[in-house]
Parts: sequence; structure tokens; C-alpha cells
Amino acid sequence: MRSRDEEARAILRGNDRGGYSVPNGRVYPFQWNWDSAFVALGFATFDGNRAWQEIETLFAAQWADGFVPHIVFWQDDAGYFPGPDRWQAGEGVRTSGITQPPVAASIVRTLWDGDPGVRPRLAALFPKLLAWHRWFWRYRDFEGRGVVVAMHPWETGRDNSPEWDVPGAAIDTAGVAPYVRRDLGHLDAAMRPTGAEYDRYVALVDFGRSTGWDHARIAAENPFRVADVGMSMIFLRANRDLLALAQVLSDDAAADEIAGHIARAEQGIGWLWDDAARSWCSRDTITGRSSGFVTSASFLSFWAGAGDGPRDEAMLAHLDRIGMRVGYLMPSLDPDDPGFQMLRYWRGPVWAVVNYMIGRGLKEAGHVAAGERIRADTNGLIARSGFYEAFDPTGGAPTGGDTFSWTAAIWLAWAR
Ligand code: 9YW
Repeated sequence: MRSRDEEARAILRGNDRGGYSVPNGRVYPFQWNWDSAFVALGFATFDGNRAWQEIETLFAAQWADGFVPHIVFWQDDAGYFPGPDRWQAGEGVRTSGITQPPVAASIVRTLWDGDPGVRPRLAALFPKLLAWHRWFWRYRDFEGRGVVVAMHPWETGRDNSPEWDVPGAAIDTAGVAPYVRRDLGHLDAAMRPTGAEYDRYVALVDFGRSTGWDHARIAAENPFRVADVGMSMIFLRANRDLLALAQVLSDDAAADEIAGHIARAEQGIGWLWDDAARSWCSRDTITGRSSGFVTSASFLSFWAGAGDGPRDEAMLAHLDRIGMRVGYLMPSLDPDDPGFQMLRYWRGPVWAVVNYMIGRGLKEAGHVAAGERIRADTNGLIARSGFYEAFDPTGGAPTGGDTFSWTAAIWLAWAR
């Protein structure tokens, strides 16, 4: 029998389409943004060149304004909806018109890790990373609050999290032209977003396309504009990592610029603290209302270094409580929430990539035992069930697609 390590490497090789990876060959046949960043970590354990290439191909699809798309359609494939014809976006290569959590700078910093041999590749990538971050400051923090405003649930990477239910109710789905979901041909509907949620996803795609993917207009008019706690924490951390890379490259002007934005985020992120929930929560920028949901993204405060003594203590208390309710941390939704569903995508299941950020963040913040529990639980899930998209936190059963690239990568880079 092959070891889990060998299986993981075989999955990464099998999902390699020549310079870029697909998350899973059947369900997701294109390049996804934050998947590629995590996948690079896995490649780095056995093929350093291929690791850098994964990020370089993603940035080859960058638009002139700095935007980096959430999907790159290097080749068309009828197995996924919405495909390039529905998006009608991209410059050079066809892409989607929304982005995804900006984790790439943090991953590049890990790949760099002081290896002088890769300095030319780092120097070539740095201006592209900076251009993407500038795009975020301009179009996803247009109120200058120091947070990231998501324009689509898919942009957050946590598609059907209940955080989007109330803000999403304002999206008009009456005019959505008929479409056929392809995901339900590959996967159990009970593990996927509902039809009503999909209508909202498609309505937002149609709205963006109707603007010609004009990011300024989208920032002003999009019917969904939610400050996502996950993207905000990931971006704060990514800016700290980008600042470190600017210092490596002795780029003082960039370092000053990035440091200014970090200071703004450190001031502004408190807007996402919910006193009633005693947690970090997403907040609707249109109504000003906090979601009130404790999700796995709430715990990314440790990865961001956003907390202070009392807030960190409050999050650790949630972690202890949740840890006694489930077999495996960190469920994507608080199991004490009435909407918790152990198999339905981002309403319960555990995702290895989120665990990687929470676990590393906890350890770096000095909460070593809690960080180690997250790593050991991730290890236990994969050892028990294999390289699935996500896992039931109560008993560890697999959910979603199999042979998943980022789950294999997190195993190799961190969980094993
Ligand atoms: C979809 C590829 C992507 C991830 C997202 C995840 C899912 C796409 O798959 O979204 O159609 O459901 O939610 O985070 O990048 O793995």
C-alpha cells in the first residue's frame, strides 16, 4: 500500500496540467487562485522549481490594473459552471471577474525563507504581488477602513457560509438567465450550496459582467458588499509578509507604503469585533450589521496578529468550547449554531487549508498546545479519510471531492 506521503505527491502530479494545477480534475478543471498558493507549499516539499511556477502561472493571468482572478481558464472544460462564456472576463487568457483570498504573499514568503537561489524569482514576482495588493486597497477597501470587502461569496473562498445569508437576501435573482449546475453531476447535493444560493452567485456574476468588470463601478454599486473577516485577516497577514519581502529586496518606498496600510488595518480591523458574539465576525458594509457568526475564519485573527489580550482570550475560549463539541477542529461553523450542518460545505466541515493558517497562527502567537491540536486533528482527518475536499468535524468522514490538491499540499507541508 502506498504511504499517505506518496499518495499526496501522486495527487499533485496527477492534477498538474503543465505549469498550473487544478484543484480536482473532475469537479474543478481550471486554475483557482488561493488553491494554487497552497498547492505551491506542497510542491515545495519535493520540487522547488514547480512550486514557484504554480504562483508564476497564476500571476501570468493578472490584469493591467493589478487584479488577479479567482479562476484562470487556461483551457475550456464543459464540466464546470459558470465557465468563461458566462464570465466574459480576462486579458490575454480568459478568467473570472472576481478575486479570492490574497494569501499568495504569505506563501511566497514561506517559499523564499531566505533561500538566495530563488532571489531573482522573488524579485520578479514582488511587483506583481504589490500591484495586486494595491488593487485590493483601491477596489476592495474603497472606504479606507483597513478591511477587505468581498463582492461575491465565491470571492471569500467560503462559498455558502451563513455569513452571506442576510446580506445575500438583497440580491435580485429574478432576471437570472437559465443555467445548468455542473457540480451536482459530480457531487452529492447534500454537501453543496443550495439552488437559491447558486441563483445569487450567478446573479452577481451577471451584474459584474454587465459593468464590463469595471471594478470602480462594482465597488460603488454591487448588491453584495460584505467586509469578510477571513479575507481581512488573510490580507493583514499578507501585508506583513509582503513588507518582509520588500525589506529583503531593500525596496524602501514599497516598505513604507505597505507599512502605512498595515497601520491602517491594525486600527480598522476592530470594526469586525462583535461584542455580543465575543468574536471576530464578518460585517455587511451596506447595513453596517455584524453577521454574529463564529466561523473558522474568525480564528484567523491569530494568523493576522490582529488580537489583543482580552480578544485572544475570548477566541481561545471559543476554541476550547468548540473543541469539546467536535472530534476534529476547526469546523467551518460553530457547532452550537442552529444552522450547523456537518456535511454541507462551509456550514460545518473542516478544511485543511484554513486549519493550516489557524494552526500556524496560534503557534506563532505562543498558543502552542492549541496550534498543535489543530495540526494533529488535520493529520488525523487525512490519515483516516484521505485527501478529500473537506471533512465532517464530528466523526471525520470525507465530504466533497476526492484527490484534492490543496489537501495533499497541506499534508506534505504541514500536517504529516
Ligand atoms: C465552487 C476550488 C474552490 C475553492 C473554494 C471552494 C470551492 C468553487 O472550490 O469553490 O464552485 O464551489 O469553496 O474555496 O477555491 O477548490
